[in-house]
Amino acid sequence: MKNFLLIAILAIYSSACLCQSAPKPYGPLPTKAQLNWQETEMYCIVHWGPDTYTNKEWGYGDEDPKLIDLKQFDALQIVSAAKAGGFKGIVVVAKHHDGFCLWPTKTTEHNITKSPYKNGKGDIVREYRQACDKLNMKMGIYCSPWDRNSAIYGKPEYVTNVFRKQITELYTNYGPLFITWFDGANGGDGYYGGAREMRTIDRSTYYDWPNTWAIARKLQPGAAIFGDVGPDVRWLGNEKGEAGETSWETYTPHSPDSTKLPANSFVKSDEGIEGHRDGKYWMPAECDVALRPGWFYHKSEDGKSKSPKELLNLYYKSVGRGACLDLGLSPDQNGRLPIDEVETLRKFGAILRNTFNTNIAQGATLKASNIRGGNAALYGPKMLLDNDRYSYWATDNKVKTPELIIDMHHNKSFNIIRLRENIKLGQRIDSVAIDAWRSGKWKQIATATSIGANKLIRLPQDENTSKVRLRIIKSAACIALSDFGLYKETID
Ligand code: FUL
Repeated sequence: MKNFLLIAILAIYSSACLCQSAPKPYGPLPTKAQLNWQETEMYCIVHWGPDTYTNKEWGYGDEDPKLIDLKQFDALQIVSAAKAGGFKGIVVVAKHHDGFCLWPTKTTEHNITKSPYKNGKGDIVREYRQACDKLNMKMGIYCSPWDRNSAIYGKPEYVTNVFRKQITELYTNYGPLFITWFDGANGGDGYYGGAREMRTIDRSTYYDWPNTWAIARKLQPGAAIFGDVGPDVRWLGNEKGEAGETSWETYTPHSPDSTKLPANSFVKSDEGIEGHRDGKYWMPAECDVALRPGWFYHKSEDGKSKSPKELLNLYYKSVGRGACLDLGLSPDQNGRLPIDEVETLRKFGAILRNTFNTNIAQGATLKASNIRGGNAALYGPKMLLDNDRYSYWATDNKVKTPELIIDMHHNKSFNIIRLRENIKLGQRIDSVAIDAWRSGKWKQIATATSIGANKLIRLPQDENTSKVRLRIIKSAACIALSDFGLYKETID
């Protein structure tokens, strides 16, 4: 009898524990480097080099380093403008397709020491590092695989003796990076040490990506690797800065040889925009877009840069769709950002701060239709309001379509809704609907798909209500929602 009682007590106890244990992760999961990248949300990629002086976007590689006569370069001016815009990092284009290296590399003569800058003692990459450290900004590096200057581009030795040595220098000597950026472009023609000819390569095999990425993994384990198809962050397939309204964090790359790791340059742009539900890899999208029409500065494009409102639209279509926004900045021939662009960034940052500083749902009473194991302290909906991406409201394993009522007690006005999942447990939620309490009835005001790391819903007009209801319409597993926010977009 005694034994029977003991077994019964143990059985009740362990089933309660089971219900209160964390939900099982669903599908592919982000790595630490991917989580850090995701939290960065917005960063700027800075293009400056010989093209800035030749009015080109893709230099041939025959540009004379003497062109670069920088008198007022100030990395702090550029990095602080980005910071004022709310960006959290900078990707330095250390070498573009013209092969000119902005740091004193041992791999080629075609580098900053051959320019008049600081009498041949300059190191632009180091100056960015110092500015980033000073302003507490993250740093990433872009080193173009395509090199239109190198005489041996196209031969295997270029990859082993030049390109890989360059990234080794960059990943060893310039501190911790949050992203290593690999571009997929190859237009064929170039200077190539004077040969001036077409050199096409097989983009999926020439750089031997698994072994090239291994250098980044070893030297910069905290960095997410960006490439056309990852392996950590995927390209969308366009440079407009817009992810799909439905945008999954997971993706299955199309590789010529599906038995191998994802090969670069096999993104299908329409699929890059939306990703794949239940894709094989955790591979969220980066939305890259230039502030000006081109990536490099061209005088003829002065006054044509995007406005704060245009940046805001892009923000909702990138960060608001679970991707990151990578905005191109183009310092001019003095090495400075044009003053009107500094002002644009400041205004954009102010709109974001004013909008997202106050979660209007704070202080509301939250009533969930289900709480995992009934354990409100661990998995209750109050976790949605603590501004922590990884604490979460969870439901019992079988409950995939719960509801939540957010009672604010008084009428409040808002026009943005924010939802986030705890992505450490994967992307679980397919779709949701949101209702507002209007004249004694629930009225649906919004729907959204693919919640993931961040989902911002912009309502067509202000909503004035005291109660909001969130309905999870479809989820692949019990939910692990980390954030619910209501905001009022404030543009002066
Ligand atoms: C592209 C490059 O070809 C552009 O010049 C620019 O660097 C952009 C960020 O990536 O693919």
